[in-house]
Amino acid sequence: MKSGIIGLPQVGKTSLFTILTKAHVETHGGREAHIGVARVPDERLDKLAALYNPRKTIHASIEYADVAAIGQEALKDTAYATALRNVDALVHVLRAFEDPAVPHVGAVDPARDARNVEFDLMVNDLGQIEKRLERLVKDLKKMRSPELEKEHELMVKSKEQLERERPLRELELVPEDRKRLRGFMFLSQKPILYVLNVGESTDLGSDLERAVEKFGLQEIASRPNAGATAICGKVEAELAEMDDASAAEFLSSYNLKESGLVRLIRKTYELMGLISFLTVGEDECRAWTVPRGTRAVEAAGAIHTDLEKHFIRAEVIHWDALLEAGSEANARARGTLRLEGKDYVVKDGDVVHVRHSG
Ligand SMILES: Nc1nc2c(ncn2[C@@H]2O[C@H](COP(=O)(O)OP(=O)(O)OP(=O)(O)O)[C@@H](O)[C@H]2O)c(=O)[nH]1
Ligand SMILES: [Mg+2]
Repeated sequence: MKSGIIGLPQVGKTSLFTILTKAHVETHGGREAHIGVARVPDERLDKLAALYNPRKTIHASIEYADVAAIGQEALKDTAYATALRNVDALVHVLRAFEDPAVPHVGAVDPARDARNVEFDLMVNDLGQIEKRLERLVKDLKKMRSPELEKEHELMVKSKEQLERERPLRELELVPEDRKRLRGFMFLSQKPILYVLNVGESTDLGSDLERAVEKFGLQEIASRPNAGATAICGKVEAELAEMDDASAAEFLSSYNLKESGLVRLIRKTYELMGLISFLTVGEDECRAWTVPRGTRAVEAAGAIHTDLEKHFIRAEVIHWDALLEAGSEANARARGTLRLEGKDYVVKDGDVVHVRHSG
């Protein structure tokens, strides 16, 4: 699962990427994307690891790609557009900080920037659709086929959506059409998380909470497959350099409950429809990423294909019940450890132990 960090020039994309992935990147003029992996912070896993004291603790992760500034020109570059099409979700960094030393086109207005970039994404998709439609019309003249006709209908519907200036992510589609559209990897169809990069302030905690409303993003953030959050890049960059104890003190001095990165990663996760389940043991405690709605047998497959093949049952307990019981044996005695079959839908925070015959 990969997210692409997009945004106008000099809004703080690379800074965000660097603190998310702790990667050290060189600033560059080219349009190639930097790829990095962010560890998904998980308090549940940390608490279970404190109980089990395993040799290894492995967090879930999300890949982020940092690409050059977006615009009509950049999108004409095939390599650039392809890098963006290949991501599963977009993280759109919006400038909300004031700083005369960092240039920005016009006054700071994140809602306007969000609309403008959305427009560029839609123009790019529209170009693709028009090309495909031309081809389809030619092919349909040669030979009529139900599949081509369905695709034609879908392309017309998508084109109309874009001409109304609505992104494809807001289009309601039946599963077959969703599948037909998937191969095109349209940019305006990708789920999008708007990230306001706000300036430093003394009451950053409540400023961050109010930012989405203050900058007029509630409306676009409440649309289908969209979300919004705020961070302060400057503060996050300082936090990233600290050990846990100093970071906690620093956060409370700003009236912050958690780092903005934690919230941002969690929001990316939600937006992509992902959840984590956990496995525990003396050897390893680990968080695994699966799509919401995953069945127990598929979750087993995420761990190892053999576990899926030889799946018998899953022992399941919610993480906090396990923590409260103190051990699986206690939980079993209390009856809070359940046996579930193949079709059980795994929930976020479930601790799963797969029984298998392999
Ligand atoms: N004041 C302030 N400056 C910031 C903040 N975030 C980034 N900057 C500065 O803005 C400039 C651009 O930051 P980058 O992270 O490189 O921005 P970018 O979006 O990757 O820029 P391009 O890739 O060139 O489009 C740098 O000088 C940063 O130090 C912030 O939160 N506050
Ligand atoms: Mg950059």
